[in-house]
Amino acid sequence: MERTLVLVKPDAVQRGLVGEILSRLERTGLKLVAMKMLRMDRGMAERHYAVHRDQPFFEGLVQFIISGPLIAAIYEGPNAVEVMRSVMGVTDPTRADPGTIRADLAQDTRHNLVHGSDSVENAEMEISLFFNPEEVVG
Ligand code: IDP
Ligand code: MG
Repeated sequence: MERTLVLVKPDAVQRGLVGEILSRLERTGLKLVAMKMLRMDRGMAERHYAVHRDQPFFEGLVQFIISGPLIAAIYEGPNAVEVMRSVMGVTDPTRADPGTIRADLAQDTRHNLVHGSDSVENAEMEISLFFNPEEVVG
């Protein structure tokens, strides 16, 4: 069964949008199998976003993702990776389809409220960064 890692980012926590976003994620029908609240440190952020380390937005992204607590969760089900990314919308909220989380609620490309793994392989790596196997309870 396919699994994906979701982050409800610090902007969502600060803006009081956690419930609204989790409600939308739940409506996908995917099964919630793990969840925690934490504040990422720089090392963890640099590992999670390692693929972007040469991008001009990398330092700003790291600063943002460590700026406050976030929610990490694992959802499971058919096409979990694609299903979650489709309800989130594309990275830039001005380009995201209406009805997606980012189009409806996000402020800008950096402060875009949510993260969803972009492949099954990356999902497995990201899940192992955030969760021990015994924390997956679904
Ligand atoms: P994704 O979250 O839609 O998969 P990625 O390209 O993987 O988007 O980028 C990771 C995160 O980095 C984005 O969600 C966003 O917070 C931030 N980001 C991406 N591109 C830019 C940019 O051009 N300016 C500022 N932040 C960006
Ligand atoms: Mg990505």
